[in-house]
Amino acid sequence: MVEYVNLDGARVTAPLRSRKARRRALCLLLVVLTAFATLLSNVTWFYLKKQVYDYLLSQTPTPRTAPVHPPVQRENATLLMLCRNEDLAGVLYSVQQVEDRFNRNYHYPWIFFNDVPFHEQFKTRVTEALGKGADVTFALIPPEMWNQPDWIDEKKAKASRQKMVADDVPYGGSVSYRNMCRFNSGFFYRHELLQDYRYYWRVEPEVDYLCDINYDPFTVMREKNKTYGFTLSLYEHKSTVPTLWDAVKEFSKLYPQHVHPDNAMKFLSWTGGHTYSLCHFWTNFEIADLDFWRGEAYSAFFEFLDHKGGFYYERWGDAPVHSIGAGLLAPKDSIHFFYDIGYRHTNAHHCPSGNVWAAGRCACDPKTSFDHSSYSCTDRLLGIQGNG
Ligand SMILES: Nc1nc2c(ncn2[C@@H]2O[C@H](COP(=O)(O)OP(=O)(O)OP(=O)(O)O)[C@@H](O)[C@H]2O)c(=O)[nH]1
Ligand SMILES: *[C@@H]1O[C@H](CO)[C@@H](O)[C@H](O)[C@H]1NC(C)=O
Ligand SMILES: *[C@@H]1O[C@H](CO)[C@@H](O)[C@H](O)[C@H]1NC(C)=O
Ligand SMILES: [Mg+2]
Repeated sequence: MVEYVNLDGARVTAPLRSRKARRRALCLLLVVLTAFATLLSNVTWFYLKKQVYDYLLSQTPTPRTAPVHPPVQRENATLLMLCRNEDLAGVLYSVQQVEDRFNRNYHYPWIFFNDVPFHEQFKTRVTEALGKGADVTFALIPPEMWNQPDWIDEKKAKASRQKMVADDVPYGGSVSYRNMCRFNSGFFYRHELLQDYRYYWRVEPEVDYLCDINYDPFTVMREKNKTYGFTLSLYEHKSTVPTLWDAVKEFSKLYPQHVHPDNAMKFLSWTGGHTYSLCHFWTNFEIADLDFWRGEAYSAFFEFLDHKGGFYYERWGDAPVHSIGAGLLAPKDSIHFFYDIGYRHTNAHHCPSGNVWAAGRCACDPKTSFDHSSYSCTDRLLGIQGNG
């Protein structure tokens, strides 16, 4: 309590109002002090942070450039990926795997496809990840190669989508997934950017390349006259392709000249062609011959299937379509199992063992390789192939 002397010389205590005012002033001072302290600490912190960033920046090397190598004989081939802007993180993940495990020594070009334009940020990030000097193209798919065609009966297609949703079929309700499957089945190889190439390697976002690839798979394709290369094979969901095999049988009857006499029918059917085994190569990894897809036999095959409407009335995938196409229209020995390429997509991986595992510095367990699973079809193919 504060006392003071009044005009009469009497000692009086400060009136309540004045004490309140002092207290208020004190509070105000405190607030001002706190604000000042906060400001000071922020400024200091900002300054320190700037120092740290400046230091880190000064330590950061200039952006990575694609290393210059002694000229390797490159094949007539490209890497390609279909993806969406939203896939950026997964795209970078896969690109780095392919670059580190293989392409840093070969510098094959990359082509990215999208049904809508890629964002600037997407292009910048991917280009930076590849390094200066990389050959990269961002391509737009023309709408007529992507959209559901007008002659599809949308009422019928919609009813089928609703039924598939009710039946819990994966991607059963999605139109864009169907567009993607149809594009991958019959259009990508006709895109103008691929006309100049013979072979392609398909990559998807968020996959793993588990081993070093110390040779050029494209050279294997060319030298051994291979049509189609894969790493994983499995059984298709029957509910996505109920009438696909009927269409295939009809095609074979109408166009016997396109069916290869030495085909892999025994992989596709275990009933002498009567029913489909559901075996297919997983197309998210694919190294194949574009000229085969563009050839007379497969072109006729795709047109025939397309006009059945099964890409929309059912949910035919590009995997069974490619697999049946290659299995029926090409020689069985022109299908190549890339045993030494360790690869994972979602929850299945192919992992080589023994010397191949060691030579590839593989980051996977051969024991859990999908090849040993009862859901793998790979042994079925190897069982019918020669040693070529
Ligand atoms: N641009 C574009 N790309 C798509 C679209 N739908 C799928 N894709 C791409 O097509 C490829 C296959 O699509 P996914 O959704 O991975 O289909 P999936 O591999 O059958 O299924 P998951 O097991 O879920 O991976 C991927 O490279 C996708 O990025 C689309 O609508 N637009
Ligand atoms: C690459 O392959 C395509 C398709 O077969 C062909 O048209 C083109 O001439 C080839 N280019 C070279 C350089 O051989
Ligand atoms: C390569 O394979 C195709 C069929 O896939 C065949 O027509 C052609 O004769 C083969 N070429 C050689 C050189 O073996
Ligand atoms: Mg995928």
